[in-house]
Amino acid sequence: MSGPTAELFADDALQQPAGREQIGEQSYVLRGYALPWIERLLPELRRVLAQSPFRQMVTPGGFIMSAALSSCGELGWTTDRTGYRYTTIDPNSQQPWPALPEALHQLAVMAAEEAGFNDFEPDACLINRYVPGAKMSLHQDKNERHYTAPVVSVSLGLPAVFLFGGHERSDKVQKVSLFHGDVVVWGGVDRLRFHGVLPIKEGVHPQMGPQRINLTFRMAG
Ligand code: MD3
Ligand code: FE
Repeated sequence: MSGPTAELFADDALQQPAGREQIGEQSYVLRGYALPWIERLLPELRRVLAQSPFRQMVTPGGFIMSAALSSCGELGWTTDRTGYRYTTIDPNSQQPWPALPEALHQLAVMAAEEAGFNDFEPDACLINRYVPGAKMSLHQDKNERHYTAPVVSVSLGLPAVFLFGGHERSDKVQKVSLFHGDVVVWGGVDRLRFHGVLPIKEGVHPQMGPQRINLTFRMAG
């Protein structure tokens, strides 16, 4: 190969498999990776949410989060005035969190492998629901016991602008648009980077309606 084409392929970023964008040293967006799974995933999600419905939580600082949350898997994430933590019991239902459905688990494990993380065994899946205007302020995820495992996220519904910062709150942030069916894997050196989501724009998604749902799979325990 010679000429402009050779120049084009000399760039490492262009040698990723189709649809895989590197956004950090050990972070990848897998564009549309969840699309073939949607038909299996949505009924599972509906069953989970019937058991543990979305609820708005209060942060230790006394603010009501604009995103509504639920969880499935052995551990679920909650916050109240006393702090952030993972629990085995849903504080609303007083029952264990719904089990992590099989297709969701399989999707997360396969996506992690796609990004080079081979022993991903998620025990927690947080489910965030954003209506237009809802956001998530810059934060770090530090409640998990081990930071060696990656986090896998699946975006559904309305698009979002994901903010990817550095290791200090004041570091410059990179903006990454995330669409229905996109999967992102964050791991290794990127695991403790600050991140957030800009307010969701008004809109109606043909399959999901006027909302964005984000699933994040973690090894929390
Ligand atoms: C990057 N959720 O639930 S995706 C969260 O879209 C959260 O709902 C956002 O931040 C959302 O905590 C962003 C997930 C995400 C999760 C953990 C990360 C991105 C991350 C840890 C390190 C770097
Ligand atoms: Fe987070």
